[in-house]
Amino acid sequence: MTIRFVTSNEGKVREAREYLGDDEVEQVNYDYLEVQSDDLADIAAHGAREAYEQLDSDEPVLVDDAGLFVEAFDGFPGPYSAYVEGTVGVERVYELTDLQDDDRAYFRTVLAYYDGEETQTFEGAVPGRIVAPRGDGGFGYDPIFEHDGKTMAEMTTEEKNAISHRGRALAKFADWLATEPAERKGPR
Ligand code: ITT
Repeated sequence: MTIRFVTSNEGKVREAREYLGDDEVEQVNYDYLEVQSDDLADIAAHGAREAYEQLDSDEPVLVDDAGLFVEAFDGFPGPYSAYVEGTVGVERVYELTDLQDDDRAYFRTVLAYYDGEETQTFEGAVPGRIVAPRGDGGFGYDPIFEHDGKTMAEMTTEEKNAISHRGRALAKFADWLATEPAERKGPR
């Protein structure tokens, strides 16, 4: 079964393909409306349903809504991470965090899967520290997000998936997909 991954972000697609297999993931560029919410699960679930309704086919869709939560800023930019990356930029997020006493942060993502009947969400999070940019890999905030001594931009896609928010969410999603449809109930 091919999953339509609704995203404009090539980095997310690379990580999903590395986890689920190249042939399993088809990238679909559809710009769903991001509802205003401080809950990533809400944003992802609405996006998945809207994309499914608008795309003219009954293949299931997957949406990924992610954010960087900086402890010193009570979780900001969180759901506004894409806007902040596009305006002030990731280097400035580092500079602002560097002025604080606390450099702790976490990344969180929620995958929402919708097949026309039920919405399922899978979340993953990873703790880290905000550091001066290092590394050429990854995308987005990866150069300033350090976990276990390495920034996510210093990791291969496989290494990043092994520890990352998205890797954790993809693992839950893959486990769920592998179960029989009748057994796919219950909390995750
Ligand atoms: P789509 O909505 O089209 O999927 P996007 O990049 O706008 O793409 P998000 O709103 O989920 O997706 O992304 C929030 C921000 O966090 C955005 O600036 C991303 O570049 C960044 N981001 C998401 N996942 C990341 C990761 O694994 N590592 C570093 N930055 C990430």
